[in-house]
Amino acid sequence: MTLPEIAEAFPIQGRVLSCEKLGNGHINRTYLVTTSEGRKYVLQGINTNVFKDTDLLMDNIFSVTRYLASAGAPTLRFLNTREGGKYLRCPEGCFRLYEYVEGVSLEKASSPREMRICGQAFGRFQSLLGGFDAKGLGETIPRFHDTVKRVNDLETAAEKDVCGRLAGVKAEYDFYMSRRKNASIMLDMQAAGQLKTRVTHNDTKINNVLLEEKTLAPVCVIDLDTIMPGLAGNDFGDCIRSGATTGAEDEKDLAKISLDLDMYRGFAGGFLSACKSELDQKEIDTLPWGAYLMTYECGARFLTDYLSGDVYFATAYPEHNLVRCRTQMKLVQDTEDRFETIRGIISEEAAKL
Ligand code: ADP
Ligand code: GN1
Ligand code: MG
Repeated sequence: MTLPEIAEAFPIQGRVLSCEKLGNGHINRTYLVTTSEGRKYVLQGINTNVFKDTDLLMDNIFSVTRYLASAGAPTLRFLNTREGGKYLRCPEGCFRLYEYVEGVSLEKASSPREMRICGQAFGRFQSLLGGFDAKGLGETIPRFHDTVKRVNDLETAAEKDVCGRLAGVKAEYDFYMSRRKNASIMLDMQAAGQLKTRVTHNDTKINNVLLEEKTLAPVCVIDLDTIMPGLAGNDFGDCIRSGATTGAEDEKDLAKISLDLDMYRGFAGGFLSACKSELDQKEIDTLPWGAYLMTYECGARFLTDYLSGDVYFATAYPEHNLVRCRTQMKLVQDTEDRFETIRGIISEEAAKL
């Protein structure tokens, strides 16, 4: 089937005029569909290598979006297929379709104000999910933010060294292995009952929130594939990882990469203003760890994928995952060097509320 034929398996208004690639996600294949009735939709080819159980994935997404809509919150609106399914399975893969939301998704924030707005959006999302019953959700990627497992996976990939790339990345590999003891900090607290397990987004990368183009008001949180039980600190953390930085995730010149504490403060202020009342003191205290661990984990995942032959993240050139891994290392190092200052920022922003 062609992409227009796939889109027309859903009850869209009008005939398909165009299907163009949309955004810069690393996981799914995303297209903007425009129709003869002037309507816009997003058609997504689901990455079934990453999400093995498409029924469970789409059940989760339909129940979360229904819940958010009934709470009056802005959310994505998915269409059933003409035959009533939650997605279309065809020889070309599994596809879902939802209404396009006018707005911009930032690859990087350019001011603390933008970070504050993203913080409000993800904080509000976290707060709304506080009322969502986790029992109705399946795990779309088991142990997604189990950082200990992620480091073990890196070690296994290095042992296998299927592409013979390990010899060229010894410094990067040692960087991750030497910090291995940090991987369990939040998981140990969670296992000891000291950190609450919540329903979280788990992929709060800055380009997974849409903002109104002119006013930058938050419009909608997107990319709902990984909503599962998780930790508030991780949702705080991934947006810091991707937004509180002076360069792109795949910047080759590491001199251009550092942790931006003004951006960090902006995000922390926005996030806490929207969900501080939901969080307990232990959760607030671990926010800096969440940011540290999301950066460490993501870098380890990029390196694992590089060693495994680039089988998980979309890449544009052979060294892409290695370049990404190195920017995350720089941010991990900066976070370690400035950890006490960061703790102070969180306390100050929390005390303002
Ligand atoms: P991935 O899992 O591959 O990251 P996403 O669902 O995040 O997939 O979509 C990829 C990108 O497509 C987003 O980062 C965003 O830029 C764009 N996008 C997705 N859905 C919408 C939408 N409803 N409206 C506008 N842009 C969107
Ligand atoms: C992926 O799907 P996307 O591009 O928003 C990944 C995140 C990583 C991120 C790194 C399901 O996010 O976990 O942090 O890339 N999503 C999944 O850029 O693995
Ligand atoms: Mg995304």
